[in-house]
Order: sequence, then structure tokens, then C-alpha cells
Amino acid sequence: MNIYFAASIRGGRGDVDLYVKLIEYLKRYGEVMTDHVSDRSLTPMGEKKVSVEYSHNRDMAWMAQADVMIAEVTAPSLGVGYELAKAGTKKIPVLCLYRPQSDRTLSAMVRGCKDFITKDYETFEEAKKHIDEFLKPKI
Ligand code: 6IA
Repeated sequence: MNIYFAASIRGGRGDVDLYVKLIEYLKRYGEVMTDHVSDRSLTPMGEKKVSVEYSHNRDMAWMAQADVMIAEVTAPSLGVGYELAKAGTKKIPVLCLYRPQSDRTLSAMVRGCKDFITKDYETFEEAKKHIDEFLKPKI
């Protein structure tokens, strides 16, 4: 199974340790095409040797090969929102994972979109349960 994992980069890297754990778990189910998202050396202001056009086009090429998409949507990210919209258009099954916050709520454009399954969670164990429920029927 080709898994497209999406999570914040420029939108903030506060949850990068969680992204690392989620990607490790997802690798039980298949190939995670976008494991750069868990690169601890990436910072919101970081520069890369490749161009933004190259990054965009490579990610979109990966998405064209994706069987499913999992997005960690707690940190608001324009890039993740863009990827979600693209996956919705391409009819790729999408699971959004969100940790409820005391000071803000998830965008209605994500929570309210029927193209995505959105699940709230607090612990990593709960996130794994949501992933299992989403992916097990697909293997
Ligand atoms: O707007 P954001 O940067 O938070 O968007 C994050 C999402 O867009 C992730 O799910 C990635 O798949 C994708 N994305 C954004 N920037 C890049 C990138 N280069 N390379 C690959 N995918 C990206 C920028 C990295 C730079 C900070 C060093």
C-alpha cells in the first residue's frame, strides 16, 4: 500500500516527534512516500537545496501513486490543506487525525468535508486505533 502522509512543515514543527512515531507505525501497512515530513532537521524557516517547484511537483507525483492519505491536521498548515483538497479531487481515501486544542478548533473546511474521515485523538494509542480502523479493511 502506498501511503501519503501529510503534516505541517512551514505551519510549525512542534509535533515532529509525533510525526516520526506515526510514520513508523504506518510503515507496518505499506510504503510511506512522504517520510521527509518526519525529518527533524526541517524547520519552518529552513531552506532546501531543491526548488519549491521541485518539491511541489515531486509531492504531487507521489500523490498520483498514493492508495491512501493520512494527514495529521492539528497544526494548521496551508500545504496540508492544499494536499487534502487535491486528494479529495482525486478520490483518494483520506484519514485526518486531530488533537483537540483548548485555544482553537479544526477548520470547517476539513471537519465539514465529506471526502475525508476526521478522527479526534489525545494519545498515540488512540491515533493507532484510528489508523487500524481506517487501513485494516484496505489490506
Ligand atoms: O505549508 P506546509 O509547509 O506546512 O505544508 C506541509 C505539507 O506540504 C507536507 O504534508 C508536505 O508533504 C508538503 N510540503 C511542504 N513543503 C515541502 C517541501 N519543502 N518538501 C516536500 N514537501 C513539502 C519545503 C521544506 C523546507 C521547509 C526546507
